[in-house]
Amino acid sequence: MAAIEKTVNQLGRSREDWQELDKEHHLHPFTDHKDLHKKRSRIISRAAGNYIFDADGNKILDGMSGLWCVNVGYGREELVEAAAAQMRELPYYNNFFQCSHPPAIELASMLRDVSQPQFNRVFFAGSGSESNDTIIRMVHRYWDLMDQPERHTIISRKNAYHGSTVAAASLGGMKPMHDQTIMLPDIVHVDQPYWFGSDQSLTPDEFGLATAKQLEQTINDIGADKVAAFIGEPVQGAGGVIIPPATYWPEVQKICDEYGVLLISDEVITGFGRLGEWFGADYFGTQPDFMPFAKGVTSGYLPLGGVLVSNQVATVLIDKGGEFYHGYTYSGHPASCAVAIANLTIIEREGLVERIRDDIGPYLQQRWQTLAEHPLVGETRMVGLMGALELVKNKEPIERFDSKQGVGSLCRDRLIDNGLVMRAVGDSIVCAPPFTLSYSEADELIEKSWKCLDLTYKALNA
Ligand code: PXG
Repeated sequence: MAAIEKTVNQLGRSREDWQELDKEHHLHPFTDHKDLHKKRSRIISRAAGNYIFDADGNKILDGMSGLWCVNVGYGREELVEAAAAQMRELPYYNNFFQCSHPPAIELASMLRDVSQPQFNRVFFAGSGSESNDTIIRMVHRYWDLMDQPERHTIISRKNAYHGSTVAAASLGGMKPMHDQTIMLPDIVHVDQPYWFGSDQSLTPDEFGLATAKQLEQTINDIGADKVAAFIGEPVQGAGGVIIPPATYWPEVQKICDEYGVLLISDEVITGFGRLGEWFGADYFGTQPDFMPFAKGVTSGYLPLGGVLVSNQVATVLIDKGGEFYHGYTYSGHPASCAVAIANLTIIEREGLVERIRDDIGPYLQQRWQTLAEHPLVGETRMVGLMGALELVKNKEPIERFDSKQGVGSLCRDRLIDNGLVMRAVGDSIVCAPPFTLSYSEADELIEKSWKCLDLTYKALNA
């Protein structure tokens, strides 16, 4: 019994014990284990506010909100209480077989309140990947019910990330993932709106338009009567915080409208305020038919995903569809839903979306821009609280490093050793701090970034 009252931290193991057990028994996500076992894993044992602490007691500013999810910061008693209270009352029940429960119902109606008017209904899942699997099922079902069963092709983008199940990995545009799985048929990938990664012969606006036009070309190549949907992250996250030029999304929306192609805005990272609007679709002015979400809906305190489904689609599924043979044991898990309700309540009460739009967002963006003066930085970009630095060998003309040098990882390792965690995506460094980041923490983030850019620069020129 004693052990049950303690957290695992209090079981008396040393950091080395954890590392050894981890090495022997734990297979990690997206990890080269041979490489990891040479170094051992960093054990993160607790967190508070906007900081995480490792097992040696090092305090590290969390510039990634965990994995793009701990948006309201750590140590929120309200979220802990919401989960505990719900677990005491009803720890689990399903939403199958004509049952429902208050947390799922309340959350569904709250999501309706914060999303665009075409959304009235939500289907719950356990993660972002599951949410995207659900969308593929719904898209196919919708077009079948519309008597257009030929419309099964979904257009996505290269370097997109939509999750890691077979379906979600196929939907995403990550070549190394494709090479390790079987691919779902009828998914086509077009270019991403990555201006910095282009030859830069067009202005960003021209480039945004040209990239969007590729969607139209692809629809015409496949035949519009075969194209079911287009999916995109408003800002690509895992792909390296690719912020599209302002011309891109309006053109995509126009094309989808013109060809009757459903629009899926993957809001797993951008949902619930990250860009200073409730959803990325609001920021870019699109009106999607589906919005998958996860991560920030609970600030990562418990797993939860879901799909907001437009009236146009939901009406067909409901009126014509009969039973839809799809669902998960944890669709609308009561404790996760209770945490989501408490989390959205915090976001609203503390005005965190507006804070990103009007206050800490503009402040961090302006400070982030100053990093462009560093000799290693070829571009800085940030929208809301989601940004990237492009590390380059030469600034004018732009010359990239050989990817084998692993410059992004070199910099990332220095950052974490100096008390700041950000993510390396190739040679870019990306950040997505909690919405509660203070001004002094923003300053700390910039100062540590500058220092570690210097350390990386010195290491490369040693
Ligand atoms: N869509 C988007 C846009 C995502 O960013 C998923 C779907 C899948 O969600 P789940 O809950 O199934 O993981 C994601 C997840 C990274 C990283 O390294 C990013 C994600 C997941 C893991 C790692 O940046 N995003």
